[in-house]
Amino acid sequence: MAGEAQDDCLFCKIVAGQIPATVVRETATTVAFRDINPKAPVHVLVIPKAHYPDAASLAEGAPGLAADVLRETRAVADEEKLESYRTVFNTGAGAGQTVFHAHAHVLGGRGLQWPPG
Ligand code: DGP
Repeated sequence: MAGEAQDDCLFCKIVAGQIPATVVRETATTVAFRDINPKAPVHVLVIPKAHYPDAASLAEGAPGLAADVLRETRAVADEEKLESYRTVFNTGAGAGQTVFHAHAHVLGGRGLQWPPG
């Protein structure tokens, strides 16, 4: 069922505390933790605790939760004292999505080029 934890999902395991992560913020509905392979001095992932495979299915199935995730990207940027930052949702393997549990990347702490590669 939409939103239910998946046994084979890495980020569901982080939510459940079965895999360690450096958590920087947690709310009733979201967790934010440092990316294991950072692409910028600040690289934090914000995820909904509930399982949705990507940002589009999250927005469709649980729009309030999608808003929670977006609100948390701002909270992370504030805590990390980022004046400028980039929020990225990779959707689909061709766009670089490797973990199929919706997540926002929050990247900052250096100049960021546009367009991204
Ligand atoms: P994406 O490529 O958009 O699906 O982003 C997935 C990100 O997840 C990628 O930047 C690396 C990160 N990642 C993968 N495995 C782990 C893990 O076990 N712990 C943490 N903290 N991050 C992970």
